Amino acid sequence: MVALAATLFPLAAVAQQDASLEFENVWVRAMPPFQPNSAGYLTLTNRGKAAVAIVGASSNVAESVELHTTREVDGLMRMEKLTGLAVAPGERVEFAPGGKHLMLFGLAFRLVPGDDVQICFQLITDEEVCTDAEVRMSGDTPDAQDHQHHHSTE
Ligand SMILES: [Cu+2]
Repeated sequence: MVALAATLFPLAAVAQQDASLEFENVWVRAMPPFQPNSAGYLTLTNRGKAAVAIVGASSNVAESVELHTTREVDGLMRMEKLTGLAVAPGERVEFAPGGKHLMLFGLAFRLVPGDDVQICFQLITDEEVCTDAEVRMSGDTPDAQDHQHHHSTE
């Protein structure tokens, strides 16, 4: 039965794996002119039955994208690069200002509110899953300046 299904639908298993990550509320921070970097946020949920291991990220508007987390060290909020992120079945991971986020380095152009950009995640299985992201103003999210400060010396 299983073998028959696999023969008839050889791509079904792959497609299912692709679909197992659900993205919500994906957005990238609008930046003033001449800012080289930005940050992205989203909520992702693993709807599949297997753990998903994210090993990298990319965007069509940035030279490179890193997964970061924010940790308090000696009373200061510091960003740390994550080399990967494992998401268990049913697990929901939030990327939000002040916590986990995507750092977009080397913006190709100025991000203006309302723009649509693309965020992709590379998985350990060599698959890539992409989602649209909306460019929004940061508003009540005060860590934008921290990002710029932190990365301006790199
Ligand atoms: Cu960061």
